[in-house]
Amino acid sequence: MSDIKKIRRCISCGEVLQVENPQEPGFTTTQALQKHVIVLCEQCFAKQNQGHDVLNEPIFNEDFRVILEKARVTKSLIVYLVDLFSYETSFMSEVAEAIRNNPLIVVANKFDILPEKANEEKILEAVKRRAEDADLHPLEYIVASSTKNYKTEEVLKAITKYRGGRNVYIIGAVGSGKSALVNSLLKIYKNPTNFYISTSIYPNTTLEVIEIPLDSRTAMYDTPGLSISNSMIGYFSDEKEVIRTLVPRERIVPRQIIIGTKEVLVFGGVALLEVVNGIRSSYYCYFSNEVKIHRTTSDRAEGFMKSLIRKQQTKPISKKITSSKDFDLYEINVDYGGNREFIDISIAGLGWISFKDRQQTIRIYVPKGVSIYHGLAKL
Ligand SMILES: Nc1nc2c(ncn2[C@@H]2O[C@H](COP(=O)(O)OP(=O)(O)OP(=O)(O)O)[C@@H](O)[C@H]2O)c(=O)[nH]1
Ligand SMILES: [Mg+2]
Repeated sequence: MSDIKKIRRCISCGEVLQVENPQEPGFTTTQALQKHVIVLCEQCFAKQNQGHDVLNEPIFNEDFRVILEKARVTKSLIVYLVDLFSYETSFMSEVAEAIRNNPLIVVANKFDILPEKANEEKILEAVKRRAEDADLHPLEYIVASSTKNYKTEEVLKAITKYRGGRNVYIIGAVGSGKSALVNSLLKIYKNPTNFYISTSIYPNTTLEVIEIPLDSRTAMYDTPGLSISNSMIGYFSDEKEVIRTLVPRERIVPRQIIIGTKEVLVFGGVALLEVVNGIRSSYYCYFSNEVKIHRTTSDRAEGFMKSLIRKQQTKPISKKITSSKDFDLYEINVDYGGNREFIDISIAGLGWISFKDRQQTIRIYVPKGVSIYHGLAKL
């Protein structure tokens, strides 16, 4: 009689899982093997769960260091643009370090895509908390919308107030709306040249520094975006259809789904949220309205997602994701005091999921290298 046994591997590094020797690759505990269908070896688990919340900081481009060095020696004003859709995961410690001595304004852009109920004060508080975490200390924060010209006059006023006759550098992640902001400012200036800068939903639109003279001596500089290699937008940058689905172009309508222990939310073919343990409660998803959301159970999740992809029954679908082997896996033990505060789990480039803290254990599956972040709810 022959006997067929399934060999289990670490979901991240692919090593065969073993419980005998902690010094050897693939080590895990018997308990983890019994409790979970999908398991990370102890080494990968430690790597993915160590340190701060923002994992996989994006790569800091050396050319950008040269731009920031110019801004530093000329004591220029920095306008740091953050995309309200993904600001938590778009800060870089090297940038904070490089602009430490420059006057700084933080503009939280794309306010128009947040749901109706979004409270500007509360958003401002959340952005402040995150910026301070990243060691940024701006003179002013402004919540704005470049394409709707919301508060762009205030941005211009703040620039005039703080630049002190010096240059201005507009910096921020790829796609945060830097060029759109500059165009909006040009309109207020009654720009006589009719020159506007190209903008687009696809990453890396501006590839060189663009100089816009402010007077005979000084200029405003629109810069290429900071890397978003840790975001889905970076990960799927060569798949236009995926980007078109992920980037919200209209106001987000939150979607509420109730799930409990051993249930899974499937987000298109690009991410999963699994409640490993937790009483049934509402999960509110803030994604582009085009992203499809499905519900299934833990034991069926893998087959269910594969079938959605094979039958093209979901959106977005990427050529790069065919099974859970293409994901990084994170486990979050939610415990913000258990007093049922709303908390957010953000997935860079996809959006965020908001729910009440009921001391759940949650697993998030995202394309390899994509950052997640969790903290108190921003809305
Ligand atoms: N809804 C909304 N979309 C915006 C806003 N600002 C910019 N966008 C859109 O976001 C996309 C990116 O804008 P860009 O101005 O090209 O962004 P960028 O920061 O210059 O991008 P790179 O040059 O690639 O670094 C475009 O499709 C813009 O129309 C905004 O306030 N609201
Ligand atoms: Mg640009």
